[in-house]
Amino acid sequence: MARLQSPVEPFRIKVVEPIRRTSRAEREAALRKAGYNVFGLPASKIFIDLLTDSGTSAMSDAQWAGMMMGDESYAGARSFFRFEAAVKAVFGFAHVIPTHQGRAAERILFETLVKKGDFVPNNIHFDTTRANVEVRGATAVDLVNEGAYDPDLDRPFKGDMDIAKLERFIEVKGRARIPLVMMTITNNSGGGQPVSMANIRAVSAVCRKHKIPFFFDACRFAENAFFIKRREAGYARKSLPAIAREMFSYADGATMSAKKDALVNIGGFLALNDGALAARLKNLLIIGEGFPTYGGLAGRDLEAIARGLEEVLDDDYLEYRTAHVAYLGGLLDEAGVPIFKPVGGHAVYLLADRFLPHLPRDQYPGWALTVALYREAGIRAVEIGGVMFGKRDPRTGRETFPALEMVRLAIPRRVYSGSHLEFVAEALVSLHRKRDAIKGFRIVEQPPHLRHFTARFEEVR
Ligand code: PM9
Repeated sequence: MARLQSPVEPFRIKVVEPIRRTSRAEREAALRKAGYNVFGLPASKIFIDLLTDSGTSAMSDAQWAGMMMGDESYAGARSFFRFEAAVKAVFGFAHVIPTHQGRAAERILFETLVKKGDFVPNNIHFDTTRANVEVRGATAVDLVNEGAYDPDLDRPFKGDMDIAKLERFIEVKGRARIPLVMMTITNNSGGGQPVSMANIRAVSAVCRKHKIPFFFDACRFAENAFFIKRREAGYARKSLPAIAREMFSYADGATMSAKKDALVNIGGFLALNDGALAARLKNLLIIGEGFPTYGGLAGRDLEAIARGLEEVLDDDYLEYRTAHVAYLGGLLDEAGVPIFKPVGGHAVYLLADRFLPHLPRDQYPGWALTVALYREAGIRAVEIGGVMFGKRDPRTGRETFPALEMVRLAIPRRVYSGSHLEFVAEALVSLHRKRDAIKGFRIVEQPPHLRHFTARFEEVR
């Protein structure tokens, strides 16, 4: 395989965690026990885990030191004020509400704002935001630009929302049925693609015109800010914190899973400007999460988030981070393994329908590829395709499938080296050569929501 330049990590290793290779027989038994669902595998049976970049970061020495400084007072802890100040410094919103992770922030926000029959537009909803909208009896609407679904289109901001579609949607449905507009940065379900500042500004203007609150789903805001700096005219000389502040200045608030760009293993928050809404959200927080100065987190977690937010908007780190992910994409692309282009901020997305063209959508090629990759090399990835986003009509049993059938190789932050990524690329190239032998799957058990987490499968013989 031709070698591309491997990016150099701007950190060195102080603590190591052993990982173990397994035999094919071990992996086969583990798969059978898990119902061929990689979410059901014990992590001890995985060599390289690319299931998610969420909560899997390696923390810095400063973050670990902060953990020892955690103030565990029930109310008014010092760590809360440190956390609140760090969030305000980066996001600029007036009110900050901690939650145990991103979906708790979504649930509290949507329970307060969204009612049955409403619509919530987004560029593309991620699975948890979609589910949190749908359990309210509302509809989650994806209004991303059409190019987002073309995996070959090499554009700098494929996460952008289609402004004309948004305008039309508001006109047709009426402002009263749209309690808020969301925007996911970067756009996880569409290849981890960034949104441009110009698009953020335009969505904000539409929302302000119609007096609709505009919120970010901000998990990967730092990676988005870095892409703006690199790709959008006028931003090359701006600092990353200034770019992030400008992004957030156009919105009314944000939900955040700190498990991504706050570089921690657990945590999240809501940040917003509307004081009356913040008071309502805090009432719900107390019922389900905890007192507003800890929101389901320990003081030490709040310290780690504060320090993570101070570290993440660093040019050297984000340059390495995006180059590291692009390195894996480049190795695969060079070897003819089909990937979504351009490579996004946190993951490489394989095009499972092109990798396995002999499998029909109802045999879940993306799912089949995640199973085959684990079987082949002990690597865990996640399907972002027909199982995660397919919809089954309960009356007819018929399924409709999302536009893209992908497998995401999410890269945890500061965890794997370039040689780990080379191992992943070699395994995929080898699998690609043997692709004709890979079989499809059928679902034998599934829950009503977020079925990918717990569904069980059998191989189509
Ligand atoms: N994202 C991911 O792997 C973790 C859960 S699914 C394996 O990508 C966005 C854009 C996300 C996200 C989680 C959440 C929820 C909201 N928005 O996991 O609840 O990518 O902290 O965040 C996952 P929490």
